[in-house]
Amino acid sequence: MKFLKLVCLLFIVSLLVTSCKNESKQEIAIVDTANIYVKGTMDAELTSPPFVPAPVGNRSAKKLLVNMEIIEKEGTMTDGVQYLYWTFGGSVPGSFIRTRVGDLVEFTLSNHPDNKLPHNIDLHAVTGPGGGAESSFVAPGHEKTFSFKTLNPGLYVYHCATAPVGMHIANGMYGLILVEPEGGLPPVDKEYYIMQGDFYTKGATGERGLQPFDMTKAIKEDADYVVFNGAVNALTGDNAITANVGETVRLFVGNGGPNLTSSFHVIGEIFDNVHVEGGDLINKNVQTTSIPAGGAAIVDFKVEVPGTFILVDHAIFRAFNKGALGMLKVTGEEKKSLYSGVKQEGIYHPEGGTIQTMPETKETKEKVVAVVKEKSLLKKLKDGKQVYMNTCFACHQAEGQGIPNAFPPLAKSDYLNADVNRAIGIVLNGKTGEITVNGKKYNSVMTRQTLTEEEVADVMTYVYNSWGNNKTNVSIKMVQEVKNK
Ligand code: HEC
Ligand SMILES: [Cu+2]
Repeated sequence: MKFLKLVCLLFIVSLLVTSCKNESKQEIAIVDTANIYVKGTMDAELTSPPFVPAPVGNRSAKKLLVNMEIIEKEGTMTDGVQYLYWTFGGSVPGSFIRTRVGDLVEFTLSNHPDNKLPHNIDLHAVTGPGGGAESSFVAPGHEKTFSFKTLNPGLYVYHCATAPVGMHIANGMYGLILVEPEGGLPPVDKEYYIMQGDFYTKGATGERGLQPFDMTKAIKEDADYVVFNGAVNALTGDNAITANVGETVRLFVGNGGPNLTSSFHVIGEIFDNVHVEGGDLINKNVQTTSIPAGGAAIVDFKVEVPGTFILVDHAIFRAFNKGALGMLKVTGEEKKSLYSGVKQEGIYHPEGGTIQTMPETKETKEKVVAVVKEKSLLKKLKDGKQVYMNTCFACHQAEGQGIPNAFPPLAKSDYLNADVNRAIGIVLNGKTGEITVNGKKYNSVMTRQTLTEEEVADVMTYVYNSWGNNKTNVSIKMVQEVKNK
């Protein structure tokens, strides 16, 4: 009887405990962000890309004053190509806005008197008609103020929503607003702001001069440029974002569109965490994250080894032919235990099914020389063309014309013709760092080409005897001399 009582008691206690637990769980789920108390006023810090304002940390919710100016201005899309951008705050993407959940944002949008058109702003972080568009429609030389409370934490796109909406977005009218959760996002070492956008010009990709917007191409979604931060090379060379080995890096990545979804990827990194679509859901260990037009993602990762990590839209022709390529430069100590670099290079005979290593002694190299006989110039040109079309063509193009701002020309290249040993060295070992070819600067990466000495001699002879170059006949011996240096 006593025992039964005890069991009964235990049962009741356990019921109480579980119901209590359920209650507190529910309480967390229904925190009413609409009722978060707003204490004091502050001016919002606004930054242009690739930088972001300081984290909110554990500050309380405030009345946050945001002043944004619309500026229509000419800028550079790529070398020699100008474009008339319409901007929020003077940059594409527009100024980054950083808030916390529960803030009361008082937003003033001013339209510079020199501008030609009315504009407005639709912030995806707003709960209200048009995301603010209806209340912010403003003519040149005027300003409008409206306010909204940030109810949902996340990373949100804002954009102009004035008709024709597509045209205003295509001209660069988009940016990001971050609403941090209570207490802020977990701290990291470096934070950057990146936004992809597609552009449509009357002229073809790379055609020089001031290029007007092309509505027909925009409707066909046939982009001439797909870029990060408003222009080709906005995030490469000296504009690259940086970090040190061992640091954690967070990227706030948005996609303004207007049309194309981004397959965002960092070559040589894996995202440790992705806030999928900019919301609360965290996915881990992600290679490529999909960012829809009008959407965003927060990604973070620790950089473990030094090097240049290439940011791309992995719809890869956009990266190498339309500009969707940026760089993260990581400096610090090599960590061979994590990444070795080339350890061994060998000759691979598929028919034999074994990998034989090439002994690195002068003697055997000379033996190889003796075996391979120099061919006639005609045969070299024929074989060299084959190598070129298989190996070099993708970057330097069929007529050696290259691709502006990405791949230097081999046709009439002063750089090529000035120094044959240097050119052989580039094909053997690859090349990075700034070079000037025919007066234009290039600062990119040519990977080392895995070609035999004979193939290098053939392709270099072909290149030197094509497209107005100086007709050097490159022998296998010349290639070996460069290799052995
Ligand atoms: C993946 C793209 C790519 C491939 C493939 C490639 N290159 Fe390059 N090449 C480049 C880049 C990028 C540069 C500029 C490197 C820099 O900025 O430092 C370059 C530079 C050069 C240069 C010196 C600059 C000039 O224009 O004279 C030569 C010569 C050259 N490449 C020849 C070749 C040959 C020959 C092949 C084929 C065997 C080849 N490349 C394959 C991308 C490539
Ligand atoms: Cu607009």
